[in-house]
Amino acid sequence: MKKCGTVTIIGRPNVGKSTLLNTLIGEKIAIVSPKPQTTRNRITGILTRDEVQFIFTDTPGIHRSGSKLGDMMMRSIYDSVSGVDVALLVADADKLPGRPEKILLERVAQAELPCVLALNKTDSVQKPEILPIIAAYSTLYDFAAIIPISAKTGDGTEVLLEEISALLPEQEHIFPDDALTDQPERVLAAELVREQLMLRLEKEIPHGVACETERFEEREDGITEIDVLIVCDKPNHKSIIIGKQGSMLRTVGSLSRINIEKMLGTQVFLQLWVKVKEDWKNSASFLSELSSLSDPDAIIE
Ligand SMILES: Nc1nc2c(ncn2[C@@H]2O[C@H](COP(=O)(O)OP(=O)(O)OP(=O)(O)O)[C@@H](O)[C@H]2O)c(=O)[nH]1
Ligand SMILES: [Mg+2]
Repeated sequence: MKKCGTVTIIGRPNVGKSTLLNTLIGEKIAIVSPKPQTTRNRITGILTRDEVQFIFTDTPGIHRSGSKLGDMMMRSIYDSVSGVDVALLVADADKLPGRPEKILLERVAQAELPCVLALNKTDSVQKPEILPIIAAYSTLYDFAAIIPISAKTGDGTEVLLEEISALLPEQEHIFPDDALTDQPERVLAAELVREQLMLRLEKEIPHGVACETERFEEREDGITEIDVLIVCDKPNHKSIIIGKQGSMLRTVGSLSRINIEKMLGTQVFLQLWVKVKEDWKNSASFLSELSSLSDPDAIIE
């Protein structure tokens, strides 16, 4: 009998939700950085294993919001718990549960969802340290399973899939069996540029950029031409992004081009543009313009 269901991946920022999604899917569909709040929109990743189809949603880490963008991110977390079959809470294997986990578990309880807890980063944690963490979580919620994993090495992820699979409803698959994500390629391209900016300009521009694909054209010779617009909120950020004689923009451009080529499997001609738009994070019209580029319930930038 075929099984298919939706699994929402939740947790505080930086615990490895997007890394886990990429490992489970086997492709890089969500960007990852050592900085909290890397993920800004909901990303769907699809994994079909024989009779079972898992539809995962990666969410932004729960956080205190201070801008319209932050509010949109928080709404997308709350929405992500409704109408799904399973919640997958990701947390650090060496940290006791705190307020973010308690808030999320309250939401999960309200929605009456079965919840699996993945205690992540076991590759960098001593085994005996994990036991008290498991004990503390067990008092908070009646988890369907608690599984120590490493999203980085893939350790424990097979067991995790088995446990989740047991909770999925019997029904026909919703997506074709070879589907990986519902993210349009143009959104992924802009995200891969944002990832390089976050990795390189972590300190200089905290959360200051939005990236948007303005043009995405496949030429007859097989090369894909892509223009990505980088929007920052301060003129001095613009000069940091461009760098001395354009050096930063060139580095970001060539590294993200390599990643976009891997994703598309074609040669890419990538052009980056930088624009200053003060306070874009609070500009409702700008944010809605960005979200309208993709499906209506995703927040894109
Ligand atoms: N050692 C180790 N590091 C990990 C593991 N999983 C993720 N990380 C690192 O943790 C950091 C955050 O990873 P992300 O996947 O971006 O975390 P996230 O939960 O999606 O974060 P937000 O999108 O900000 O909510 C990155 O530097 C990852 O490389 C793991 O299993 N082991
Ligand atoms: Mg993430």
